[in-house]
Amino acid sequence: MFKANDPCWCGSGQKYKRCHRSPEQQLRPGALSPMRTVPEGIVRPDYAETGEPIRRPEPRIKSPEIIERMRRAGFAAAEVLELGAAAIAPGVTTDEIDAIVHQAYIDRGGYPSTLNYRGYPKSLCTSVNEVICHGIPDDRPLVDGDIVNLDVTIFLDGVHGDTNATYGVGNVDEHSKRLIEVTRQCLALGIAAVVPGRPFSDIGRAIETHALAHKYDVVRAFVGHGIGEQFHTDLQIPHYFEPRMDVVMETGMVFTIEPMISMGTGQHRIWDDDWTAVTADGSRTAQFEHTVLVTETGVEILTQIQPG
Ligand code: EYL
Ligand code: CO
Ligand code: CO
Repeated sequence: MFKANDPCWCGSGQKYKRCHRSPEQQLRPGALSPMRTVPEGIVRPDYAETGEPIRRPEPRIKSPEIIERMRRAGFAAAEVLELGAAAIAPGVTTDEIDAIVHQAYIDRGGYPSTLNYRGYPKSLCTSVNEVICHGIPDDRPLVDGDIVNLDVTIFLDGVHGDTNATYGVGNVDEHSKRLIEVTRQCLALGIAAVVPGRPFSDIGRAIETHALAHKYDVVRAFVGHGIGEQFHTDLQIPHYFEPRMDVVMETGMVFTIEPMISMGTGQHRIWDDDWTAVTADGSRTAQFEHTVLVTETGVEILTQIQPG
């Protein structure tokens, strides 16, 4: 956390107490386009019609057959994220990026996992500036200097692949660039802590230590999760040190690591849309996410565009 007399992250030279930016600089909810449709031939997850996922027991240790399917879903998610990212530019609305990503899932034979998940209305999460996560694509054009996270999840061949990354829009200030790079490092350090036989708490400790060393705060309200035939299983992976997380990583487990790191406070508020999570003080956050598999020797990143 910043101390009261530290200079504000925004580069204004003012002291850091609370966000002093004017209301017109803060993000506000925009207008949503109608819900996008998915062709009949695409296999849907159980919640696609009702909005409510059915909790089913799912082995924490995946079979080789499921792992092979998760490699394909993970690769497809990585490709879709790359396509969405290529569309980021000043003047482009987050809804336009949603449309591109929506078509990219369908082109790969997949369903947009977030679409109607607990009633979520879009195929992508777009989280701009002080939005921590679950931002809903709308008619707001991206502005030069924004930072935006794209969170892509595809349901392909009966399994989900979940990945996200944060990008600068046009010319971004040095503070925001550093936040993005440190957050990318937090994910890399979290992934490096994935070792069979070690407790899950190692992951959060590695992430939190790095964030605090840079005077950033970890958002504690949202955690990584087990993933497979269900978007979210009961397995939770905090991005801070939680010594009670004594569950041990085992070869064949698949889960996400998705740290959200704040320049200011890690405390959050939820907008009246019941989805958009913003920092309590208006400070910017960044996030990166991969779906990973515990292997005999360490870790395999499933949501990566691998050579070959
Ligand atoms: C559902 C439940 C409050 C998650 C992701 C959990 C959200 C807010 C209660 C995407 C969409 C995680 O894992 C995710 N992104 O990487 N909804 C999600 N929820 C939820
Ligand atoms: Co995600
Ligand atoms: Co996730």
